[in-house]
Amino acid sequence: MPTEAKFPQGFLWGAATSAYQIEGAWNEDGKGPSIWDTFSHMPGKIRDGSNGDVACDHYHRWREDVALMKELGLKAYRFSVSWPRVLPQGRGPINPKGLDFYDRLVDALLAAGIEPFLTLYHWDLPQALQDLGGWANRDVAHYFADYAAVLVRRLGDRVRWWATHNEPWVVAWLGHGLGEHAPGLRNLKVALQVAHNLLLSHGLAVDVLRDGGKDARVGIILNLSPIHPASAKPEDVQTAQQVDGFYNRWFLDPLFRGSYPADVWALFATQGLLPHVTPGDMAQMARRVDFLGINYYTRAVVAHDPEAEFGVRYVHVEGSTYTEMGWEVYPQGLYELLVRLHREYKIPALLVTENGAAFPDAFTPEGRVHDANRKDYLRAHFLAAHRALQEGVPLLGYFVWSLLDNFEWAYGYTKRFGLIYVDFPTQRRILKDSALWYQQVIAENAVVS
Ligand code: IFM
Repeated sequence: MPTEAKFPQGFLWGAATSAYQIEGAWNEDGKGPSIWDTFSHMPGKIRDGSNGDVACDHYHRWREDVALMKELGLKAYRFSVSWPRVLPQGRGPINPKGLDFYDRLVDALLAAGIEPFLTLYHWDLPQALQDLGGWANRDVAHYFADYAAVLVRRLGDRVRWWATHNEPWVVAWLGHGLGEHAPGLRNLKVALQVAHNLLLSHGLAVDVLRDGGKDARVGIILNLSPIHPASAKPEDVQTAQQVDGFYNRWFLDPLFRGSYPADVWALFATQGLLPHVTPGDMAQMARRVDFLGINYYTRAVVAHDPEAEFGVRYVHVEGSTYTEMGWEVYPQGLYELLVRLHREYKIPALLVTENGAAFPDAFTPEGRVHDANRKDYLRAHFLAAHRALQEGVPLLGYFVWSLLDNFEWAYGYTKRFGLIYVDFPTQRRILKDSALWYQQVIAENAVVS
C-alpha cells in the first residue's frame, strides 16, 4: 500500500470530546447544575428542543467507550471535566463521586495504553458561579485556579497533558456577546471583560498545574482561522485585518506577547468596549505554556460591507465544498495557520486539538455508515498538517473532533461530527467508515492511499 505521508514517531493520534456534549447524568451522583443545564432547559434555545441530560450516556457507558478507543488504536484521548460534577457549587465542598468518575476514566485509559489529555473548562460553568456574575466576575478566575488545584491534586500523578480552556473566544462572544450559547447574554462590553477574565484564569491555573502536576504539560486551546479578504480592495484587506485581530490576535497576543493587539485595542476603545485591566494581569496571562492547542475547521473570507453587522460580510466561495455546518472545506488553512503560529509566535509545541466535519450520516441495514465525505475531509487535513511538519512546525499530535456523535450545543443533536455513530434512542455505537480508515492511519502512523 503506497504511503503518502509518514508522521513522526510518537505522534499523538487522538479523538476529542467534552463533558457536557457526551456525559449525560446531568443531575446524578451529587453533580450540581451548570449554565448549559440551565440554558438548554430554556425553551427556544436549542434548535431541536433537546438538551444534554442524557447525551451519549457516557457517564454510564464509559467502559464501552474506552474499549472502542482501544479498538481504534487511539494514542490519546482528549476529554473535559465537568466542573460542577466535581465541585457542585463551583467552590467549597468536593463531590467525591464526581472526582472518582474521572479517576476511574483516567485509569481505564492508561490501562488501554491511551494517554489522557484533560481540558479543565469546556463551557459548563457551575450555575452557582453564574449566580455570582459568572466569568464577568473576576473572582471566578480565582475559583477556576482552585478547581484546577483540586484536579491536579487527584489526577496529577497520572495525567500529563492539561489544557486550561477550550475556545475562550466562543465562551466570550457566543455566550456573552451574541447570546447563542450559555449563559445567553448579549453585551459586547461584558464579552470583552469575560475574555479578559478567562485569559487571567488561564494564567492563574498554569501556575497551579505546574506546581501540582508531575511532569505536567500545560497549555490552552484556541479556535483559530485564517481570515482572507474577499478582494484586494483596501477596505476588504482592512476588514480582514480587523477580523483577524478580534478573532485570532485578541487571544494569541496576550498569551504569547503579553499585550492586546494595538490596532484592535484602538478600535474597541472607540466603541467604549475595553475591558478593565488590573496591573499584573498581562504578565499573568502570558505565563509560559508547553503547548498551544488549535481547533481548526475552516477559514473565513470577508468583505467590507457597511450594511452588514459590524461592517463585515462573510463571503460564500463559489466552487468550494461546505460541510453541514455551512463551513467551507479548506485544508490549506490548517497549513497556513500552523506555519503562521510557528513563525510569528514562536510557540514551542502545537497540537491540533480539534478538527473534523459534520455531514448527514445514516446507517445501513448491515450496520455500516459510509461517510466518504468525512474521510476525505480528514485525509486532506492530515496531509496539510504533514506539509507543515515537513517545514519544521513542531506539531505533536492531532485529535479528531469528535470520538462520538454528540450534543452540538445550540444545534442539539442535528449535527453529527463523530467517528463513531451514536443511535441516540438505543445508544448503540457504530464505527463509521471514517473511523475504520482512521484506525489504519494510526496503525501505520501514515496516511496511505
Ligand atoms: O462541538 C464543538 C466543540 O465543542 C468545540 N469546537 C467546535 C466543535 C464543533 O462545533
